[in-house]
Amino acid sequence: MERVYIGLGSNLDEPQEQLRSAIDALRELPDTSLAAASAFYSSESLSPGQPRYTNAVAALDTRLAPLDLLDSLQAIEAAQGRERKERWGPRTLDLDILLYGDHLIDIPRLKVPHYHMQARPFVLYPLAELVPADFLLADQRSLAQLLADCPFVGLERL
Ligand code: PH2
Ligand code: MG
Ligand code: MG
Repeated sequence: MERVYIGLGSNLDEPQEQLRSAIDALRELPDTSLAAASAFYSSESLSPGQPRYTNAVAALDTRLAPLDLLDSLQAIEAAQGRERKERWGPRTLDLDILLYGDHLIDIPRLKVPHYHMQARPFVLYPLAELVPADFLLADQRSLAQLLADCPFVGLERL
């Protein structure tokens, strides 16, 4: 059983509803239980000219292997109307594996810890709601240090 953290994001078609549906779908995954979900946060898109995002983080306990979990998350994205057109395009639902237990994964389909998470307040602050203050990522970086280096700027806790 592994503790896994999933980043959720949406900036199309009622983002808060998309996140709620996604959390319900995570609850239904096989061999998996939903341990916790953070509050929702609103922020500007990193890509200029797109609608604002709503983001959250969920904690799962799962027996699914990383790529089986990734397949399951992509199936949930597809079921909620995710279209993959341009990279970083607006999306109804984005589900990213942020952390998978203590594993470091670096294969073409999946990089864990999620690349760039250290620069994204809409990932770090909701994650911080779900873990102890002295939490270390699998690569030994401390979440407290990442938070100190990534100010809570432009984030609105909903
Ligand atoms: N995701 C992106 C690009 N830009 N901006 C915000 N605020 N939140 C996101 O989740 C996000 C983004 C691509 O995954
Ligand atoms: Mg993403
Ligand atoms: Mg993604």
